[in-house]
Amino acid sequence: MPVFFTTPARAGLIAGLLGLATAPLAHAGPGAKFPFGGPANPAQAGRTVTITVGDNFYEPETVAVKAGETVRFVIVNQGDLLHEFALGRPRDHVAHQEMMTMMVEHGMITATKINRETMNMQMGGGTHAHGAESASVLVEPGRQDELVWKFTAAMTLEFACTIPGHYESGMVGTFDFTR
Ligand SMILES: [Cu+2]
Repeated sequence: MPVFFTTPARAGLIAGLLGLATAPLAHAGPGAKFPFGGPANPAQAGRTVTITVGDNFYEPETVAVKAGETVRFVIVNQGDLLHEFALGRPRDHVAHQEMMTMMVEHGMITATKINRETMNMQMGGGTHAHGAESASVLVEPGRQDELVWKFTAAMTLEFACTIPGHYESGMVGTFDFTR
């Protein structure tokens, strides 16, 4: 079985993507796994923000949040393509794009679908147990999924789709900590 995920960080990112697409958030611990926060239990969320996704945009494009708050994001994909809702600083998205390109090259995702079987094979199986620790969720067309996030500190933070071509065509929004 080919093992092409050479670094633990990269394998972790992939595992996260895989898991969030398939696993519930039941095991999500307290936040702060990332410099910009961490996944949280839905029960801790003070409010729900619905993000509508199309080809290739988000509505709304700006979400006001506060450091310390936990928000439940419901991502509704009304487009015809597979899209992602990934939290990160601009440099995180750049790194994430590289990985996403590799996932496309290896058939783990297509333009419209998550190929869970291929993903499981490539990852050696069993890795999706860590899914709740990811900062990203992939949503197939016509479906919805959610991500519950605890924001730890104010910073330049974006939500973005790092599927090849999407970020470049404007699939990026901002979290506004100033309001
Ligand atoms: Cu997209």
